[in-house]
Amino acid sequence: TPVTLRRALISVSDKTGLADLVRALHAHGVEILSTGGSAKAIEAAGVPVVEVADHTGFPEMLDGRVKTLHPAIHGGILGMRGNPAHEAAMADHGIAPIDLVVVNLYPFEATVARGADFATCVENVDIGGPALIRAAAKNHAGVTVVTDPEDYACLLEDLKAHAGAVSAALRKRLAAAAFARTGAYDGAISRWFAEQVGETIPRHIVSAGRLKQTLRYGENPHQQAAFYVHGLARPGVASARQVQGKALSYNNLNDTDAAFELVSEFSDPAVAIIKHANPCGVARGETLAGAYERALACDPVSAFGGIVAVNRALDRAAAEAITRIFTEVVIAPDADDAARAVFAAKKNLRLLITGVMPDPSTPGLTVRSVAGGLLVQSRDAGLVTEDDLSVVTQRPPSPAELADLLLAFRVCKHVKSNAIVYVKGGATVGIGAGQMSRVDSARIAARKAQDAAEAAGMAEPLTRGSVVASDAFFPFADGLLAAAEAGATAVIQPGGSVRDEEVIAAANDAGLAMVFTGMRHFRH
Ligand code: 93A
Repeated sequence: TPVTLRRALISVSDKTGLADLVRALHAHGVEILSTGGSAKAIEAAGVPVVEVADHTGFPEMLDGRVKTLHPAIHGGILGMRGNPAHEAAMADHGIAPIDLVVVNLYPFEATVARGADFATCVENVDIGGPALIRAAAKNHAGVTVVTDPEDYACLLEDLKAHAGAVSAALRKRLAAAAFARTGAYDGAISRWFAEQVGETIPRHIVSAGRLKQTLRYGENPHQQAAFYVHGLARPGVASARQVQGKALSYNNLNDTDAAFELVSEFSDPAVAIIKHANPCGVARGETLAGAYERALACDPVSAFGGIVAVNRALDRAAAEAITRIFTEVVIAPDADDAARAVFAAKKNLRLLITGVMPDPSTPGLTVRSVAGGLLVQSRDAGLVTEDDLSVVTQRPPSPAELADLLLAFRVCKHVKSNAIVYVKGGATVGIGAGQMSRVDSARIAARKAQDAAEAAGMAEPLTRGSVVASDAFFPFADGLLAAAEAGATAVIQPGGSVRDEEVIAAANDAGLAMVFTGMRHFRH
């Protein structure tokens, strides 16, 4: 239900838009309370205003450090409307309700940015402002809070639409913005303060998390690192229980995460082997042991010292297969006693048990840092299924090709771009990762398949009779032709290039079947 505004508290450092706001509030009959500087600006706009000091009977003091920190103010904001006990207490103490709080904070960030000295920065840490904002946001059931002059216009629109009242929807939305503002403000303060005392990993980055582990070092020994987890943990490295082995390193954690997220994409028993955050073999099979052998065959040289993830409880056969070569970490939803006994003989191998698998389709955020900021995006929860595919060549893929195409494209999603993945019979046989040119990725994947075949004493490269996936469209026919030359018979790719016609024609000429997914899976 809309709440009619009768009394507002305005305390703003940034006076932008203030005159228009208070004139409109006055026209709606709202009484305005305000702090020193803001009160002067409101008076100058020709709008009647009551100083907070006159309202509370307590002067602003300590150079303005105490202005609004008074029960008559905070009681007026926090008292629950319609709660008889609250209303009685307010009446007893002569506390008048405050329905609207308009506050923007001391410009701490701008003060730091202009290179002010330590004492000046500290003086610009606002205390009363965040208290007002948080109080009003908490009691948004009865109070409206505005923390950004950009929001004055929609407040006034809402007031007009509801005859001087504010809708519940807007109060709630503004409360969310208010908590975001105080969160960001405290983040800025904590980052600056961390720098002042020489902290190398500012806590603000992880203010939403709890320190789980101080790591020996980061990606390299001269870098410091730590592992923070947040409460909304997705099953995986953050929630896993380590059954054995020494502490995980930064790179272990990063690779283990990549491995586990990859196998979570499959419902059949599946295995992924990861090196440097890229898969060097992925397979599904009837059993984990069988899938592991075929994942290993993709690139046995790279798999040495790798990270292995599985999407089923480990059994003895799987544990024996995995421990045949040196493996750094194994992550699984569970492991039976026989499997645990096999791993126990390998003292250095770390075994992580998560209890459950994450759901590949659930939303979530990924965060990475750039100089001076953070890039945030929703996680790539895109899942391409058979229904999403359109056949663009004369020849449609056979059922066997189709199954491999879908597997190849799902693996592609977890390979650094440009990604090219060859699959045959439910296992990757060649993976080209992280190249600046797609044709190079195609050639590298084919060459690795050739190497694996030679090492195994096979006459033919494993790509002969395979299918191939590309994480983004082929901009030219050359990448596609490189795949055909390596022996691929079917192709899956997003499509959408201006040269699609040319690429489709080349596929038809080479007798390939090709499907478009309409979805891209870049990963950087
Ligand atoms: O120094 S404070 O932390 N103590 C307070 O009690 C207080 N109340 C409001 N700063 C306080 N404020 C801040 O004063 C507001 O957040 C706003 O940024 C500023 C407005 O002061 P003035 O109206 O005097 O320009």
